[in-house]
Amino acid sequence: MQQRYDAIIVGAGMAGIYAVYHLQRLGLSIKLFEAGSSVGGTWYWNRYPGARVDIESMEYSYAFSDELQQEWSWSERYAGQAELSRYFEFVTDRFDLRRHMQFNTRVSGARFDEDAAEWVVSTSDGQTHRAQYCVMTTGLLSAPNKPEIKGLEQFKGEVYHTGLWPKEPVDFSGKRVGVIGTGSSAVQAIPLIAEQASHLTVFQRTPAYAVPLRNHPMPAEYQQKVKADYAEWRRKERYESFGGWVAMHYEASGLTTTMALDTSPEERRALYEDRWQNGGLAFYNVYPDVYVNREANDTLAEFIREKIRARVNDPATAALLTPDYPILMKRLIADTNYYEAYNRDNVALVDISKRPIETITATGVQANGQHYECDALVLATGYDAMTGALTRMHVEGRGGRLLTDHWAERARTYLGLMCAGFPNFFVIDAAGSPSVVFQPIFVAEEQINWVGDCIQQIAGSGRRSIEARPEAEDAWGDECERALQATLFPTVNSWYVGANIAGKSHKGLIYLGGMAEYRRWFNGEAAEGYPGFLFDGGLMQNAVA
Ligand code: NA7
Repeated sequence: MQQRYDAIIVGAGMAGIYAVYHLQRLGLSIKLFEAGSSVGGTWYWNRYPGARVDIESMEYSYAFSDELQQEWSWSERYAGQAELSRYFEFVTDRFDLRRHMQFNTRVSGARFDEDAAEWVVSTSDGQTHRAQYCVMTTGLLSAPNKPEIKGLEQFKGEVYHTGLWPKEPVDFSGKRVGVIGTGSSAVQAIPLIAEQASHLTVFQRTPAYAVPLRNHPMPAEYQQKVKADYAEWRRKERYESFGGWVAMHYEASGLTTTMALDTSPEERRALYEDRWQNGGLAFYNVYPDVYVNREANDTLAEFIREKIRARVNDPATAALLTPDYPILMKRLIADTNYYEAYNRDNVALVDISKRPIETITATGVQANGQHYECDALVLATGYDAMTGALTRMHVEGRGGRLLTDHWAERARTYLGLMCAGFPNFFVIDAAGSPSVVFQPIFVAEEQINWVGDCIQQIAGSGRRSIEARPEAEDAWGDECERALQATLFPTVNSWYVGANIAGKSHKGLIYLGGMAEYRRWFNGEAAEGYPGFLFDGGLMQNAVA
């Protein structure tokens, strides 16, 4: 029998868990579908060796409940995958949310039934379900990018993707392993695989900028100090730190507002050295002109290049590992012993920047005219970020319009929240939002609160649906583009601009105007009666009753 709910939520990651918590408290009947066997999303799927968050644990966590903040304790400065997974399990059970969730069930499609003003959601168990609202908490980095490398299917050994890692531990002891990719996932996994494998060959298309994470056990007194005044920490994290990423660092160093090019080389070096000693993403708290001016950017890039060269013994390998493009325009990577792994006798780096891998054979990888024997391959090749999780589903809006067509030339959204012609279909932490340059749990909490208010507004006014106005979508797309083009981001091939997926448009994927400006837009919409949205397909006036 077809079940009907007020809202269907898709994906039990950090955003989906909070969506269940919040929407059920508003009295809605809800159902969440999740492809995995439990909660956690990113931290459920990414079980590869070394998987760890690069935002401090005390910051990378929910802020919606002080009881929760007080009850939970982190064991490390940066939590590892297993601890993060336990945290999301804990939150789910702490608030009794599991009863709204159905696991091992992948949503394959959603179609808007215009007559009923309801979504018909299809799931992998062959069932269909109806709901007035769909809340798509499907994740930013959750659709693995399996590269189209010739011959991959004929490889006889084991093949793993970092984002689809098996639950059972993988033992590489005595094996020759090939890792393809050198992004964050590879950089975390390589030092640990190197310790186990008999030999490791890393195939690198683009060298990464990586800086030390400097993880350590969580000092008890530090945890107590934050907990004693968590609300104030959260306020700072939310409103006073770039990206909500490094509030703890800002506390110590303050926000950098002077320009790199107005600063003496000695002073600049001292500031960069401070970030280096702090570790991790503190490097995002640098001179603002680093983001927009190549010469300014080079002052930081060169500082990191020097550090890379100093960490690698063999100069030829060091040269290959040293990037020449602007720094921070790909996500900065925080590493633990990454470069040192190349100083081991059993690790080799193969440069595939000039010529891609020719083919994968039954027994290894053919590249640069050479064959590299491998017993196992690790694809650390990233994700179809921001849009992939949704475009891989069959999503059909008003008039049979497909989301894939709607997003073909630009990821068209208004505020990264809704699309024109897709009524009551909310996307969370998705394209067109600042989520990838802010603390994504915070963005999700704020977006879901907005969605809850919006649903209540609709319910209280006798309307049935809300969707973005096409002209609001256009304006938001232009706003995203304007903010993007003001920076150096478009000059570097990264998943931020869709460059890792052949044929993907860079437009509308990321909003770089800042969280404060983003809040101003979406709070303004709610306060002014949603002028950028249409109710009931435009049949009713938008003025708030
Ligand atoms: P990333 O950062 O997208 O890294 C993927 C890596 O795989 C990157 O080095 C790519 O090279 C490489 N890649 C992708 N396709 C290929 C092919 N076909 N051949 C060779 N190499 C390839 O993904 P991660 O999982 O590491 O990290 C994702 C995010 O998670 C990260 O940014 C953090 O925010 C957390 P490229 O650079 O495209 O030349």
